[in-house]
Amino acid sequence: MGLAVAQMGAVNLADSRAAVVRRLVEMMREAAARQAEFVVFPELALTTFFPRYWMDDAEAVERYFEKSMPNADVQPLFDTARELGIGFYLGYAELTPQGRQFNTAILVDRSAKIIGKYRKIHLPGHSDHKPDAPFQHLEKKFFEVGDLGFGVWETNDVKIGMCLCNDRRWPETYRVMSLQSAELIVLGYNTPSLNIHWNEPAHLRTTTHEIVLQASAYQNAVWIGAAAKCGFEDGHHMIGSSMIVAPSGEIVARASGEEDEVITARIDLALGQTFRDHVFNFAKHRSPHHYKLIVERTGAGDPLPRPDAD
Ligand code: CDT
Repeated sequence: MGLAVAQMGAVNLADSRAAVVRRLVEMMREAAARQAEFVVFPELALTTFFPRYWMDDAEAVERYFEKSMPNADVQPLFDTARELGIGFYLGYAELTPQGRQFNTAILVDRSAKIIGKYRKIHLPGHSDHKPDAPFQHLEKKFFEVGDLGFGVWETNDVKIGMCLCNDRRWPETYRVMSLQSAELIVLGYNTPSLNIHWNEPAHLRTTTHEIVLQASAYQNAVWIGAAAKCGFEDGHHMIGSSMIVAPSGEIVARASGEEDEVITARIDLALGQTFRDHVFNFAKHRSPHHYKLIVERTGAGDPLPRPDAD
């Protein structure tokens, strides 16, 4: 399969949706010209990473949320996908008809039909105003925890799962999808270079990003395509390092800068099957009865009583 990851440089407050969609269309055309059949775009790809700004929900909804998908601004992306016969993943802020707010990603097939939806489950940050912080991370204010679980959809003979940004740091994310036979997991991210919660050395932001993608691809025998929105958005820097990772844990393509950039790879789905047949043959080697705490506990608690050994 030809896979493309379309990294985006900054989307500033002054940038219109139409201008952003023109950038996405241009990258989709480049991906198709490079024989990609599917392209991964970032989280909240249509706007700046607005959870960094304190505002009330009404203002956020008015400025940053999509009330329908596709809508007139985004329609050119769907039209181009249909014209080129290319599928895509796109992250955006979703306002439902009932007025609920989610950080959402959609899976669109080669005929430009939305076949899957994911609503972000691991929401980082806070919901209160932190006036002393250099910026906010208000995902817990602007979004509800996703209510759709981690799904896997088959399109063009490939089983694809979706998640968003902070989800990539949690092993449960991948396992739930690999247990549904996902072959490829796609995700978009906006990762600020500064962590407002603790004094994290800047280089760790990229190091931990690489670690989780490489380990998770290997442990779950999946390909991963991860697309950043990065660079300086109105002075706020976010990491790049968009990448495609193989089930071997190897990075096979990586963005080199912090601008709009398309990376591509021909991904061999049989490679994932090789790992699933041997070291990660789940049916043969897993012992779910020993993993019960994973679904019984949210936070860490006391050690369990130990069974007696013979
Ligand atoms: N967008 C997103 O989920 N970003 C987080 C930043 C966490 S720091 C509050 C991430 O995991 O990259």
